[in-house]
Amino acid sequence: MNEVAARNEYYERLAPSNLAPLWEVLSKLVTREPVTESVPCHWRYDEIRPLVLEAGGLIRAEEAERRVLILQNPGLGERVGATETLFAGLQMILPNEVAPAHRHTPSALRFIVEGDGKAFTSVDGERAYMQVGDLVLTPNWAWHDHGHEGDVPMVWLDGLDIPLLRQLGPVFVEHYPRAQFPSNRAPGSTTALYGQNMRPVDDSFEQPHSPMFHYPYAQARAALDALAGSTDPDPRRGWCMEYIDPTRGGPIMPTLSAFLSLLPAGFAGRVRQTTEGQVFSCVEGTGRTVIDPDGKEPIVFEWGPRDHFVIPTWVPYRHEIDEQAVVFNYSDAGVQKLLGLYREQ
Ligand code: 1HN
Repeated sequence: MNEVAARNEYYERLAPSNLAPLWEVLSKLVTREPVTESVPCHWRYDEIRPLVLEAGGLIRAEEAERRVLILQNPGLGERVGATETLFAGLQMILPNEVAPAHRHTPSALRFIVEGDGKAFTSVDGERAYMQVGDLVLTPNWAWHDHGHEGDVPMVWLDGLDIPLLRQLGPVFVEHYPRAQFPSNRAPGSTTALYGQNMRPVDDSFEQPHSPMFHYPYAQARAALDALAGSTDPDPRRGWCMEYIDPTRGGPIMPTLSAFLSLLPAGFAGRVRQTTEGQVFSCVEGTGRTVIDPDGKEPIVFEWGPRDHFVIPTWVPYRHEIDEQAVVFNYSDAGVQKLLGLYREQ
């Protein structure tokens, strides 16, 4: 028997004992640089909006529990996700609907894409009425439901850490016995306590996420203008600010980091390559994101307001801006930094 045949015969006898030879897979398992199955991906809002709205005629929010179209990365096959660690979806809620109260271990953020400010998310009994561009958090194990008191559909981007949690294991959900969690505080109560650069001296809040759960667009947008008035833009990210947990100064939640960037007209960004996987949601302006794979045709995403796109781990990309743009994005940068894994070049 030659060497190859002898090895294969040996491998066949290993398999029934649930054994396998590492040396046959080692170079695929530990690579010189990150390798991902998820691929860069772009969803144009004008193409998918009719499909998002159509769901409203096919299933009610109550029946769906959450009427969400998954932004599914085609590279991940049957695994639900926008990247290896991040879920992305577009949720739609119609006037007078309720998306019933539940809580789960996956952490979630919502970034409002379309609507009139009369729909709300209730987080542990406090409502956040949502305007376009607002960021709303529902951290690990917080009760949350959505309601709508206005007269036009509301659509938002849901970002969750579900793929990461499924790998780690601890995925749990609990349904509240009634559709809505009882209101127990006026809207704005949490911001009044934690959003003023102060906190109560005897504060007992010790969760590993931000106590704040509503980050209005008007404030974030004003902060970007102030930054633009005082510094030059970063050559890769433009004027970029991170939404923070005011009690720690770090990411809003351990597994999800969120950012808002202002990119000036004519900006020709340098190439950025980072280990974080990223989901982008465009708010204002137009531009393109160019991915130049080694020796292959460049991939170009021409985007405008309400478009979404994904840049997986270690994919080099750059932004070119036509009209001044504001772009939101979320990523797994925070959890990578906690683990000492984050790199960027
Ligand atoms: C969820 O609970 C929400 O609460 C949205 O709005 C999207 C995707 C997967 C699992 C749970 C929500 C979700 C989700």
